[in-house]
Amino acid sequence: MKESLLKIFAEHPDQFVSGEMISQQLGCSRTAIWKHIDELRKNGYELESAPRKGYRLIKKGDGIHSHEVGVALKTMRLGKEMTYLDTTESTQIVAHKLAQEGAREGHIVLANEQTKGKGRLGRNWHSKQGTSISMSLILRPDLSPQKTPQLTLLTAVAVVRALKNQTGINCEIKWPNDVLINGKKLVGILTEMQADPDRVHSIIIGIGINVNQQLKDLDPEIQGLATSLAIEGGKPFERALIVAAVVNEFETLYEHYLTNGFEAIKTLWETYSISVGKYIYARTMREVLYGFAKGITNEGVLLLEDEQGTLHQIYSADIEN
Ligand code: BT5
Repeated sequence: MKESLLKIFAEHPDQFVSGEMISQQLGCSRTAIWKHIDELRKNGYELESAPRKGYRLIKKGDGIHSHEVGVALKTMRLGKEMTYLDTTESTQIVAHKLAQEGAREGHIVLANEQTKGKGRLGRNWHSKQGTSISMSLILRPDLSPQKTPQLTLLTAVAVVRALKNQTGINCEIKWPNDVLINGKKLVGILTEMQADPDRVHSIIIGIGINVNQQLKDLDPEIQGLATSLAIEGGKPFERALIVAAVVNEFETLYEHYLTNGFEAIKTLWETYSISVGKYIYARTMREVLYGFAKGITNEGVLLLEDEQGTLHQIYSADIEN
């Protein structure tokens, strides 16, 4: 209901919309409208109300509630169901639970704050209240577990393209899961799955985006390494619109991927990547390798040729130039 209300205000910028018109369009009582207006105000929206004129939206909130994201979604399948939490340990944990309980493909978990955000290998992900995006997307593709790394790369491409469209800011991809601006980390992606050895039940794609943090808001641990869209763009951005842009872009690429395979996604990934065609260090769980990053395979695996000419297939690592 709040999503439809926001759509009406979006169709009438800076104008009063009468209570009668709203109640006709939404098929609800004046009291119900008043209740939703009140809730929007609590979510940070400024709404003017005037006798006989109705309501006028003066300023939008900066939340990532499902109704705020839903207004800007253009998807057919993804984001039809969303779970919003003001605060939670990790949207990944919530999404895993929902997936186990049978949540449908495309269900999105959004949080305004995570208190124990997860990175890879037990590392932390910082997501300060009200300034960043923390989201987890539940997918149920008919895919073998070996192919899931492709979805991490697809996600990175979707994020880079969505951020360019929505904010005008150019980002780059560092294999496998970082989106950077001028070498500083803006986005982290965590792909997890529930699977049998030969079949995926669900894939949970976690995306964390630094949006409106200023330098002082970044945890001291990451101050030299991280950045945000507001720091880079010099102004704040609407988080809900960014979430919607990412999901819209993701769906387009995902549909293409499911129908036509990874090839076109791989080509796109290579155009945004800063990790191939140069000498790099790759820190895996077992060793540190140095060599020339030749490219990625059709599975999304990084190919590194060491100084002895041996070709290594790297499935998971942190890489440095
Ligand atoms: C990642 O791991 O980059 C994956 C992060 C995924 C976060 C999302 S948020 C929604 C969903 N729910 C979750 O609980 N997680 C997902 P990794 O490559 O291991 O990088 C972790 C490292 O990035 C840390 O050790 C820090 O050095 C750095 N880091 C932590 N928070 C950061 C931030 N906000 N911005 C930039 N860098 C950060």
